[in-house]
Amino acid sequence: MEEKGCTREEVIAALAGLRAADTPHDHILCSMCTIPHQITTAAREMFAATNLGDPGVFSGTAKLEQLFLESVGELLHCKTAAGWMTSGGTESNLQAIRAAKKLHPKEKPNIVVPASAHFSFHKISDILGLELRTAPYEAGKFTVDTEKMAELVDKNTIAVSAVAGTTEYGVVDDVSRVAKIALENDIFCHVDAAFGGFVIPFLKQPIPFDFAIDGVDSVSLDPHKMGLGTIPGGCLLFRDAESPLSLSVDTPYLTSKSQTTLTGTRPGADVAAAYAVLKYLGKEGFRDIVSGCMENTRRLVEGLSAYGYEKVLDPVLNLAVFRDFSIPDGWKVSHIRDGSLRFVMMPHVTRDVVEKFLNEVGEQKK
Ligand code: 0PR
Repeated sequence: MEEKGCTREEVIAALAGLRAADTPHDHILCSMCTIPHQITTAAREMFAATNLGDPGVFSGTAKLEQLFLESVGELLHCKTAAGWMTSGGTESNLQAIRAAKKLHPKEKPNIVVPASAHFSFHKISDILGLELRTAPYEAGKFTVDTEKMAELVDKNTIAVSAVAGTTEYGVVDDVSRVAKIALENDIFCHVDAAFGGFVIPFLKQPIPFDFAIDGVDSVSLDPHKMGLGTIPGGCLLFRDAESPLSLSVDTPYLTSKSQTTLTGTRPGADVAAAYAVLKYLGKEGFRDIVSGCMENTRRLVEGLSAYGYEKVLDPVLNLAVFRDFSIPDGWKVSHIRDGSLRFVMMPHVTRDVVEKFLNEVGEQKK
């Protein structure tokens, strides 16, 4: 830090120089985050100084969070669901499993997750001191083999988890069957819909994944992914409004007397942004966005297949996977664990971007 400050122009120039070193969004094909909806700019600015960690002081912001959670609860078929905005999928998964551990105390607790589970579960098992058991994929598919999952459950299992929109293949586990395992064993069932949560409800034919399924105890979904909100923005909801209370700690000197969230100070700005997007777009607006992403996914698959490249699966959501090939310079595409190329077709990957990418791939082949 310098002794003397500098002018606004100098500060902005310093920031702009660094920002220019980032990959522009029209070349990012590997991200589950996207450019926030334009309505978020005003929303964030209005709530920039608010702290949800002190709801007695910021009661309007606290009410805003409740309105957001009610909207999401309704979307997930449980208006009375309770939870919080979080910093993202990792914190949501952690809080869900932390609650499961409190609600189903076992001597040597373990959790059973699909092979597709996000790497956050490794952090979670470490933090919470849990054994992490991984159920393999169903033969020839990328969804969890629920029979093998059931075999991994024993008297020390506290929770099973399903993924609705897997990070690597964008597929949706058979949540009904995973939830049934939970019901049969009287354990917790968490659905990680960090990616799929703001996609699946808006598909032409939605796939069951949420509280409409008996036995689903919690669902995580990220505004900062397909919710078009700002980073950081996650959301965790529990079917039973009492469940979060298992995480309650006393907060003696605050205006509220207890807290169930992981973080203390929490941004109101990102909640305002997430809520503003829901209000502004409505279900209709989200359907249009998801339909555009699905159409662009279809076009990418069609274009790459026409060049002779091999898709690994038929996309279920807006995510395509191809056997590895050489990517033209400047584009960011990620390699998943099996070495394939993953394309996440977020809203910033517009039709123009897809055509530009396909053209460059074609040029490279010549
Ligand atoms: N659950 C699922 C199914 C996820 O895909 C992710 C992240 C998480 C949980 C964890 O979410 P947070 O990162 O919000 O804690 N999936 C992306 C991934 O790991 C995150 C990401 C986003 C990575 C944008 C890179 C990027 O540019 O690929």
